[in-house]
Amino acid sequence: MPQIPTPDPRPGRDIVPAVVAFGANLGDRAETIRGAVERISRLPLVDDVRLSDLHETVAVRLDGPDPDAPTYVNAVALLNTRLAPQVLLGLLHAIEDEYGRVREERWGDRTLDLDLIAYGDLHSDDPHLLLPHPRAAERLFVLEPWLSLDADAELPGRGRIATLVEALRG
Ligand code: PH2
Ligand code: MG
Ligand code: MG
Repeated sequence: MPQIPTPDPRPGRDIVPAVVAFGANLGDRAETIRGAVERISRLPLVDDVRLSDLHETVAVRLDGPDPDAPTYVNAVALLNTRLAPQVLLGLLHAIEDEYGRVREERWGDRTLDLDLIAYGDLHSDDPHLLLPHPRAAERLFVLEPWLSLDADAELPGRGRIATLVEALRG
C-alpha cells in the first residue's frame, strides 16, 4: 500500500526559539507566574516551554531601585514557536489582561508583566515590537534567570549573557 504522507499540521513558518520574561509584584506573584506559564504552554504553535526558577527582586522604578516598593518575583521562559512575533506578543498581552494587569504608571506595580525579550535573532525597530527588548541587557532580573536556563545564551547584538551578567554584577 502506498503511504500517504501526513501533512504537517503547522505549515508555513520555521520554528523559532523565543525568550519571555515574567515579572509580578502584586497579588500571589508565584501563583500568577506559574499560571501564566501554563497558559503559554497551551498556546497553539508554542512548544517546549522551559521556566527558570523564580527570583525575588527589589523593584526598579524609573528613578532606580526602590526597597520600599513591593518586591517582584521574576522568571524567564525559553520556548519554541511558529507564531509570528507580533502574534506571540499580542497573546502575551492578552494573558497579562487575564491576570488583571492595569496600565497606569510606567514601571508601576503590576500583577503580571510578560515581556518578549528575544525572538530568534530578529531585530525590530517597530515601536510596538522592539526586539530584542531594549532594556534586557541592563536587567539582572532578566539575565540571571535566562543564564540559569542556558549557560551559552546570547542576547542578539549584545553578546553573551554570561558576560553581561558579570559586568552588571561588578
Ligand atoms: N519590571 C519593570 C520595572 N521594574 N523591577 C523588577 N525587580 N522586576 C521587574 O520585572 C520590573 C522592575 C518594568 O517592566
Ligand atoms: Mg517589563
Ligand atoms: Mg512589559
